[in-house]
Amino acid sequence: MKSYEVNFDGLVGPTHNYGGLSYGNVASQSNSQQSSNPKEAALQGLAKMKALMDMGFQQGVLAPQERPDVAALRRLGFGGTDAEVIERAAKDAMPLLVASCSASSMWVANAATVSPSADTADGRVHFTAANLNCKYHRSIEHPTTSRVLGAMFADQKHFAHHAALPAVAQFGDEGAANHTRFCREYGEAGVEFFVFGRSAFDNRYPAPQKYPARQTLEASQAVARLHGLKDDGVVYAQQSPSVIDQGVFHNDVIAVGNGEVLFYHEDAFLETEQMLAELQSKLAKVGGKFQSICVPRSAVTVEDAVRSYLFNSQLLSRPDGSMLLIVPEECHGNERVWQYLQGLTSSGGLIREVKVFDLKQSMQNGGGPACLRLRVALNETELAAVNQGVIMTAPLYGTLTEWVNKHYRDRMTENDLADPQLLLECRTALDELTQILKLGAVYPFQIN
Ligand code: SUG
Repeated sequence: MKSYEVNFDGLVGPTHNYGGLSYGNVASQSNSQQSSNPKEAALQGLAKMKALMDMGFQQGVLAPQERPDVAALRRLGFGGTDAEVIERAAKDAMPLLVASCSASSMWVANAATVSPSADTADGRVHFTAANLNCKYHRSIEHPTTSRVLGAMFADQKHFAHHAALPAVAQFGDEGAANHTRFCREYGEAGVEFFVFGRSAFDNRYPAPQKYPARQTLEASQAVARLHGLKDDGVVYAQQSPSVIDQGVFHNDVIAVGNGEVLFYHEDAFLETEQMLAELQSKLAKVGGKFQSICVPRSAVTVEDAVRSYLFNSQLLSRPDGSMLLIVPEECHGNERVWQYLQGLTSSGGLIREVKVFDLKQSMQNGGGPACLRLRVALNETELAAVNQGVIMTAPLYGTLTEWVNKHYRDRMTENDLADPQLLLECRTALDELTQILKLGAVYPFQIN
């Protein structure tokens, strides 16, 4: 049976702004308080989806969340009508209003961890929503994420959904941003590679000194258990604490993998040799031939990797077996990174082409091409069981572009977030979106 990697991209929500909310994420911190352009952000994301679809890849779309999150503000003690909740938060606790307005759910690589049916004990595709509990503004995403994923992958014969892990730091889970799967074919059993930043219960593992390690070993292990993965089908590796301290807040900022290939920076991991050997031997057990491409620090420093987001690229398999790298424009703008990429594609290796995308609106908050997509490997039957409303087509692209042009503002500052009118605009837009994507009622304002 045919199988595919389907990329579900996060649609940027109408409140996209630069809140400076993510300590440890260099771009988020350095662009704090700048004015943003939600319309441009959403159109940039849609242009990437359309381009990948036009190249022949399977593409889907994942809906944004209801923001401002009035219910979250109510839980923090703000009362009255919805408009009063927003006004009171703006007056007394602006940082909380900003957090409740973040469009951070666009980075759907953090929405969940997904294990394809070929890897799981019960033969279903398993999803665990990420608790994202390292950052308050992201910790409020998972209930809606779970409802949206449930509406997209509703058929229980094929899809199993797990609630987010306990919302405490020991089980900090950032989803697929720290998870990669290696396989020969998407429909065959593979090896799932979990990268963690620290251990919560075992102090033999070193931890970063400056910035938080968002993913714990214990969270990764819990997800592997929930999904029914075999020990032979799992490899755990620790991210180097020193790269976290240089702004590598997720593994997908320093490594990307696809098929049988891992593309990574020399400084990305601890115990790299041992990890590569384990990946090689476990992939061999399922008939695969593991290959790694190490980018040396002499060619690209960690700082260049963080600035350019070279590794936050999408590594895609083409029908002839070669690979294509989707990178952000910032890679083109960095001389050393661009030179490295020129050498890589002309060396006769597996990665033959690089395509550049302008994703500046998202990049300024630390979200590149890979952050914007959630990969779901599906066989033909499973793909047919997905809610077809979320599968990208030329007409859907047209409808979503019109929808963005109709509902989104082209400028957003902190003052705009305090405008109660924004809430009404967003709800009107999202209500229409759930009809376009055939999601049913998934947002708090539609349910309560
Ligand atoms: O969690 N930025 C996101 C970026 C997530 C990128 N995802 C991956 N690497 N997979 C984060 O730090 C910034 C929001 C703000 O500052 O307004 C933010 O949440």
